[in-house]
Amino acid sequence: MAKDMAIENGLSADAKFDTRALQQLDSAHYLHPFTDHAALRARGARVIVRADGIYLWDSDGQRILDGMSGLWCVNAGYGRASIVEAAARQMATLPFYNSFFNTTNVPALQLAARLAELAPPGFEHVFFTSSGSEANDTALRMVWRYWQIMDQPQRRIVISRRNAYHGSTVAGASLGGMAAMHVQGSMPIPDIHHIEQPNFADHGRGMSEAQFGLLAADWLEQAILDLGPDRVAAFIGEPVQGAGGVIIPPRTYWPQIQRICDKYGILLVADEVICGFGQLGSWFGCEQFGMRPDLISFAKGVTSGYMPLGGVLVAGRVAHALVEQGGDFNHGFTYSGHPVACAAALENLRILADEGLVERVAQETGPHLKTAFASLAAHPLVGHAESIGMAAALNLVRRKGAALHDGEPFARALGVGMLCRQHMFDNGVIMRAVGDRMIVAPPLVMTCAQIDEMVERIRICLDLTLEDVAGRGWLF
Ligand code: PXG
Repeated sequence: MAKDMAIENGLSADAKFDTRALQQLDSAHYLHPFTDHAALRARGARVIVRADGIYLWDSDGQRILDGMSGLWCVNAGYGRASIVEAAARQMATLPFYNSFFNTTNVPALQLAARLAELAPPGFEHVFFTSSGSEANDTALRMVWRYWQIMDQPQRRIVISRRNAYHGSTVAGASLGGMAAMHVQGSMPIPDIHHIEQPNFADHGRGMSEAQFGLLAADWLEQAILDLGPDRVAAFIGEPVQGAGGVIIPPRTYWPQIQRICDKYGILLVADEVICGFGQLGSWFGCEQFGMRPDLISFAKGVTSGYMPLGGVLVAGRVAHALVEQGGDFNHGFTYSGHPVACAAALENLRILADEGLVERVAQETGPHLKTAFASLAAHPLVGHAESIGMAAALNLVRRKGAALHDGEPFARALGVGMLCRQHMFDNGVIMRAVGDRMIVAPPLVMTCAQIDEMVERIRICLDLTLEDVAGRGWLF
């Protein structure tokens, strides 16, 4: 980006912050998501003060390359003045009005129409929420309502996968397959059933990826038969599991899942909260995997994180039932179709389209990231590396193996992934650690030269992590 908006708007590049005071205030009052607050208090939170392009700056003036796009969302990159202007214009014109009681607003209806253009064929309708969790709550409500309208109210069971992430509301966390979330409440709620995830590295030893994809899909059929086909309402899945560790399923998996859903008349929900809006090199991830979902939940990249917004795209028979047959659908949020969030989304989608960012990921930067990550697989600490579009992962191993997906893992309790993440952060690059799997999902604006810069920093930090774990005697 040519100019740095934060600086232009009066934040001096060398503005001084009292980091210690900010940290103390933070730990005195601010409860963070998914955080051990006693541990955070001892360490002090890193205070992020501004951002531009693919970089963040903290309160000590350190520049950090953001390999995680905020949290899988700043697809168009930081510092987009036109999104800020679109939101400010809308705020000045109509900051809020609700969409209940026979009213609408211009950005919301325009965004609904634009999303219908961008979505796969058959998706003509969209319901807006403010987050991905609310989107999945909405999808669940729609699935249940659909089967009521179809006079099959006994179809209530939704099948999901272990290690899936579908959000942190009660329904989102229940649909998700994160055991650590379930144990902290009475979750999953009734009528949600989990099958194993299609993780070739964990479950596919001794077979080809293609064979494993079919096997993993057949776990769905087995579950349907065990639970009773007339009781199963839907299957939900992320085309590529994001928070679970960028788990890329074998190419045979989704077409087989689709066949099974069709065979039993079960709805398919694609959770595109991470995969949507270009991260995988297509507008929606399902397009690449032979999925024909009935519902698509989305959030994050729809606004590049500039405003909170999510929603559910609705196709075919579900749209027909909800729109033409069902009467009132008693569901909605104050902020459904929030005009400022929708205005920001419209401008963000214009940027992604006009700058050809999705195609660029497919044709140029995605393949470049793949090659660059493949080169990291030679590192002594790396078992294997894989990527799709602008999402990539590598796993840290104690001893390398000869074959792909081979290598001896570290004991989980050592927390080598977290150690590695800390070296990355301290050296100005953000990677996400999922156990000992290290992940990036960079902004789609990242250039090939910037990918090289990121991967070089990662390589240096892998060296530092290797020294660190060797020093602790964890290698052999
Ligand atoms: N579905 C998917 C696939 C997600 O990745 C949600 C739903 C929920 O969205 P909201 O907007 O309610 O957070 C998500 C969110 C991580 C991480 O550590 C990932 C998410 C959220 C927080 C942390 O990778 N994804």
